[in-house]
Amino acid sequence: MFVDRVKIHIKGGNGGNGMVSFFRAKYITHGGPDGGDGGRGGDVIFVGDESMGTLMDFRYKRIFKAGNGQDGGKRNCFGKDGESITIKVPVGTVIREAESGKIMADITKHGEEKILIHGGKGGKGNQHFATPTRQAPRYAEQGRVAKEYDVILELKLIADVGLIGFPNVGKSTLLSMVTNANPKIANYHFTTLSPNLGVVEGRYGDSFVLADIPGLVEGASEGVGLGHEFLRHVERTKVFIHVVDAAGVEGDDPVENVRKINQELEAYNPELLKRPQVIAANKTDIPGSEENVERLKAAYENEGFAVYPISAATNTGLDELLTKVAEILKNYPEDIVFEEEYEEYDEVAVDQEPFTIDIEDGVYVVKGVGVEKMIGYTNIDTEKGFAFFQRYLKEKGIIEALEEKGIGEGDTVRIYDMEFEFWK
Ligand SMILES: Nc1nc2c(ncn2[C@@H]2O[C@H](COP(=O)(O)OP(=O)(O)OP(=O)(O)O)[C@@H](O)[C@H]2O)c(=O)[nH]1
Ligand SMILES: [Mg+2]
Repeated sequence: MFVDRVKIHIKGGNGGNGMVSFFRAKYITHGGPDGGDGGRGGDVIFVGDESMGTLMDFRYKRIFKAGNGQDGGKRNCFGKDGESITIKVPVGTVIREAESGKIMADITKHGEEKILIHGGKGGKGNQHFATPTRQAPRYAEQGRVAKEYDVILELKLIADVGLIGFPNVGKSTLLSMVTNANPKIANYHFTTLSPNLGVVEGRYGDSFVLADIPGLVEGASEGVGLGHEFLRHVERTKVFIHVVDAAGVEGDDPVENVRKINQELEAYNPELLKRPQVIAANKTDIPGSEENVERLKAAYENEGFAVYPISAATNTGLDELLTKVAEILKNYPEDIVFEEEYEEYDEVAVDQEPFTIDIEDGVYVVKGVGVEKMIGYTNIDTEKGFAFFQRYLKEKGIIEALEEKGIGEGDTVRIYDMEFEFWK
């Protein structure tokens, strides 16, 4: 089965901690600080791979962690950097942060790489903290904790041509006749539940990729009949072959049916109706369809949709239809790509997200991504750790902000699950 949406967990590698150590050798009792730096954590990288057609691989492996940096060692030994991991995804994969739904990346080309999480920086060893007045620093920096996210991978097909239309009109039959794809074909609705792709070899011009998209129904744009899932795929095809049952086998009116599908396209995304579309009036081997073909022409040709009578089952009229489609593709503006519009995801900006200070029952409550993380990787129970944390609060302007809010000596500050009294 075709999997086109999965949730996975990714985590960058943490930086290794800096080391506290002092040079020791015979006859030297008070050697200088020689604690090495921690290694950098590994990155989490996504790369487009055209040999992958689905997100199937992610059904079994859902957690991806880059390697942590090693802690620094004695005698200036640097910790080794953690290993980065590269996650291969099919071309056309959109990566969203699960919680906010924000798009973090859109992989549209083979070989395109995107670093989603940078590994945490390694902490500096104590040798960096020596000053003329403090020659034996007992402090080393902790490694930075890397980010982790639940992300949703969503595959949006990128095909040149998409077959759209109501269920059971013969889309899969058409695909099977003009490509080497072998989709399931049957006389009932929703035979196709996930897109099938085939390549139309260069008989009509350049080869192109044809996608058989599951049947749409009225209300698809509001999500009826998995409408959203299916319309997502429609969005990324350049040209539509709109297949309609010209014989009206199910007793409905083909002219109306074309209108209904186009209304769904428009309601989902008005851009879709601006894309080139040709109407394939199918099942013309069934007597009585000629009249409907003429009605379709009368209704749509002056709207710019060419109508081609075909019979997918008996391979009639397909050459003319595909020649036309190949010609449209040939003249297609090159610079049109169907990428998601999204703001570049900026890890650094998120890192510097501002903090908030609220006063609740006389307690000064500080919140913010940065401080929360800082608490996560500082051991505030030790005096050194606490001093380090205080320095952080000062550097980030949090102390100043607290004072602006009117904090006095001895007032209580709460930062997540930590509380302390404020003393200058
Ligand atoms: N007589 C006739 N029957 C056709 C023709 N094309 C398809 N059919 C039949 O119509 C039925 C539906 O065909 P499919 O190709 O599965 O239709 P579909 O549009 O892919 O349907 P969904 O996957 O459910 O959306 C099958 O029984 C086909 O044999 C045609 O040109 N003439
Ligand atoms: Mg089908």
